[in-house]
Amino acid sequence: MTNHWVDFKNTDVALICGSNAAENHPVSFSWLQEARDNRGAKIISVDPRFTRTSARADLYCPIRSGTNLAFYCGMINYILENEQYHKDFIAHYSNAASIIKEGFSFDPETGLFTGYDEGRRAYTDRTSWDYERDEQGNVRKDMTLQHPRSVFQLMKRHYSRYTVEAVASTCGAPVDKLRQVYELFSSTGQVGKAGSILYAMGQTQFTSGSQNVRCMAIIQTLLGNMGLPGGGVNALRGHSNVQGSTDMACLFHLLPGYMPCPTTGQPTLEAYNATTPAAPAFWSNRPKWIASLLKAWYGEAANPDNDFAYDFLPKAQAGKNYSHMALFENLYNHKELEGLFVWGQNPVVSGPHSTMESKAVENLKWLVCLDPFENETSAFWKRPGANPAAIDTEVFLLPVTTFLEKEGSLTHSGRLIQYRWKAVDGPGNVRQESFILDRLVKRLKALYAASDLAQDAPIKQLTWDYPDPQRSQTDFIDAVMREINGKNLTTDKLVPGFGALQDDGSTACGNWIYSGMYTEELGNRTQNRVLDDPGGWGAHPGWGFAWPANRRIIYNRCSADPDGNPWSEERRYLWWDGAKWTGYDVPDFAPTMPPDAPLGKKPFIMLTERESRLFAIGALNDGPLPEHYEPVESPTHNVFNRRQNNPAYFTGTDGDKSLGDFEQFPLICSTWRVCEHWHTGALSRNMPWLAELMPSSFVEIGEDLARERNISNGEMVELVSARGKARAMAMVTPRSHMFEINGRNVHQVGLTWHFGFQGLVTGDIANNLTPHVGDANTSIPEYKAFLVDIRKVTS
Ligand SMILES: Nc1nc2c(c(=O)[nH]1)N[C@H]1C(S)=C(S)[C@@H](COP(=O)(O)OP(=O)(O)OC[C@H]3O[C@@H](n4cnc5c(=O)[nH]c(N)nc54)[C@H](O)[C@@H]3O)O[C@H]1N2
Ligand SMILES: Nc1nc2c(c(=O)[nH]1)N[C@H]1C(S)=C(S)[C@@H](COP(=O)(O)OP(=O)(O)OC[C@H]3O[C@@H](n4cnc5c(=O)[nH]c(N)nc54)[C@H](O)[C@@H]3O)O[C@H]1N2
Ligand SMILES: [Mo]
Repeated sequence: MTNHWVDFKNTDVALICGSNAAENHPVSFSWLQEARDNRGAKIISVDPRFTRTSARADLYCPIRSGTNLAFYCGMINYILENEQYHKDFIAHYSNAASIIKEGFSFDPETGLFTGYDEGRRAYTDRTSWDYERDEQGNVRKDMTLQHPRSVFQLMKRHYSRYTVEAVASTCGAPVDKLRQVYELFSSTGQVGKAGSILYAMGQTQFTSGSQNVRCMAIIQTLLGNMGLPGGGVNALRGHSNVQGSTDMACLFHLLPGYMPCPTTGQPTLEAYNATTPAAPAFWSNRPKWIASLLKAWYGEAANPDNDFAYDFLPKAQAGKNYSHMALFENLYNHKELEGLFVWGQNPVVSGPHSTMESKAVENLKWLVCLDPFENETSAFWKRPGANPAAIDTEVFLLPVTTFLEKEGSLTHSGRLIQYRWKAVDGPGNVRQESFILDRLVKRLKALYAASDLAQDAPIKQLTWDYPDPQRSQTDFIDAVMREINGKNLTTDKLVPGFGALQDDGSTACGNWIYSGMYTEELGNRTQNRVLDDPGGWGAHPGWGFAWPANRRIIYNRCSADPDGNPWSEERRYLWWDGAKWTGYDVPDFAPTMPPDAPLGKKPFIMLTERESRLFAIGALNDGPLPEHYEPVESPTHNVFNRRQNNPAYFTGTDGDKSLGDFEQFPLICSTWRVCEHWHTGALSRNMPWLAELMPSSFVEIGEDLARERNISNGEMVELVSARGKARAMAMVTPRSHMFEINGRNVHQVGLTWHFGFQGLVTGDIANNLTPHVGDANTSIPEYKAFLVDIRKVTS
């Protein structure tokens, strides 16, 4: 989130697109209700079906699954055509005025931007996706926004194809509803108004998921909704600590604090540091953060003479994908992995194309699962249809405590880390994970202690000097948190923040973005529970710690005009008082940097141009401007350009690529959650009262389809895709729609994916149906839009 949960109370219009927030993030709704009660805020729900969120919205617009891109491109066009954008905001704070190189183009005939290599299915030459520069290297700009190659004019041309009528036809949305949504949300482009976008998996789980997110950033920039209370692009993140886990690099391509993983093309620290973004991007400090991280991990063994033991870090092969799907495809076909630790996950139910992924698990020699329950993954060998006698995998299940039975921290979507204390002890001999981890590392170190091999040095040299978690979990966690905050190795004192980190080995820091959460002066700030709220915007600076630097709304410089005055008195948040930035939040840059300093009008501090990128130079795999492509399995042709699917979507490596077509599988299908269950159901289908509340998997089907196929409410049906089958109970409901798409009527169905064969209540795995394809940039699977057929179950 650029903003935070409490901030929803400050919004005038909330666009909830691709999220069923009322059901899956109920806390958001308590703040939205406040916005409604106190300022007459309006809530919009855009969702293929009428959800509990839609029921609480002022305006609901249905769109077919997989068409967010068309929907958003249409909104961009609407804002530009009807001049709803905040002109001063975009001229100063975005790259709207920048001129793009002469060679750049987009061709609707091919659906491609310049630089695409069809053979490699990739944009191999992105040199034209860049700014035109003068002799001194400065970006050429036209502050009147009139230059035909300015980003602004390029966008006007690019999006002119996305008329409300054309978008409605592709999305299957009623034209009048769609126009009302565009009109209402773009009304927040007015000075003094703010609109917030809330999104979750109905936005990301697509082959073009990243471009959906780009669209939101573009729209919020155009409307001047960034950096101020009640605005922003707000990802409602999933698990209670999913923000924390990505911050700490539970992702295959990152190190802690969003530093990239080194690749084989960067054999030395110098080569790695050569990829650092140029000043004045704040990222230009990265060499300090990586040196401090290596010092935290390898201590005395990391010093300037040996590149701070950079050799110890594993190097990813450039161009190789290490994501979830690639890992399972490798296991399925090549069996390169001998063993696997599955630590708090249930991939047999949650992974796409479950039939293939569970088969892949059979190829392991050993599998260690750390989990409070025996879920479908540790029990994969007794899944329906498997022959346990033919499976050689040795499974170890280590029972561990749940979140209530241990101490530590959680970081929620608002980047806010809060300490939490243990509520109760776990049952019997169940272990704390810190204990298991500690003993595992110590055993490994003992095993390798006598080795002189270079490849074993990272294990031998890893610093592991924490207090024994068996004796005191509190002390163990305290030491870890201090390490994450970072310290000055010369004075042995905690650093006050990331500004103190150095690249010469004099500081150590486990994660630069969290630096400042635990300081000599202020103690462990994650434990703070001060309720004060200066300004009344809900920032509560004394409650926990929000990274970075306890900033509650990022890019908050944008809440003031270029001269440093609030854009409006109604939304006075941060301003220049003549001597310093003052207000209710921690400013994005030095508090004494005046607005007329060279960078004083540049809020987007992480980027070299320090401007919001309406046009994304270089970075994304599938183009610098969002463009609509159909999901990989789609009921229609792409009417906006001649390219049917995202030109760089992740096809997988070499697993089962079965895909179905519309002739054989004439229904659109999506998967979603219900309030009563939690994901794969390990945590909820083992709870008697939750199991009783929602005892069976169900598929929502519209009344027309039910009539056509003679299906009655409550009867068992079977869904079939090109990958597999899943049975579920039919729920015949007007919530599920038929869509008129480019002149043809198509039904959409959708089912819950919380069921499996373990637990108190069981059911078929929905992911038997989903395809093994993913987003062009993140490889997230396309869980939310694929094709199926439905059958009555006769036996
Ligand atoms: N009770 C409960 N709460 C949860 C969870 C849980 O399992 N149970 N899981 C947590 C986790 S990890 C996550 S990630 C979040 C997920 O939170 P959400 O993303 O809200 O969850 P979903 O129900 O998967 O999907 C949301 C909505 O996306 C819609 N949708 C499908 N396709 C499209 C599309 O193309 N466009 C649009 N605009 N909408 C579409 C679906 O109809 C659905 O209503 O929830 C978290 N909260
Ligand atoms: N079709 C479809 N598939 C999806 C999605 C979808 O929308 N549609 N959504 C995707 C999303 S957003 C997500 S986040 C994933 C979720 O997928 P998973 O993370 O695989 O699902 P969970 O059920 O949360 O599994 C977590 C496991 O951790 C265990 N556990 C709980 N607490 C602890 C603990 O403290 N320690 C340890 N070690 N274990 C613990 C639980 O018992 C459970 O077995 O699913 C993805 N899969
Ligand atoms: Mo999630």
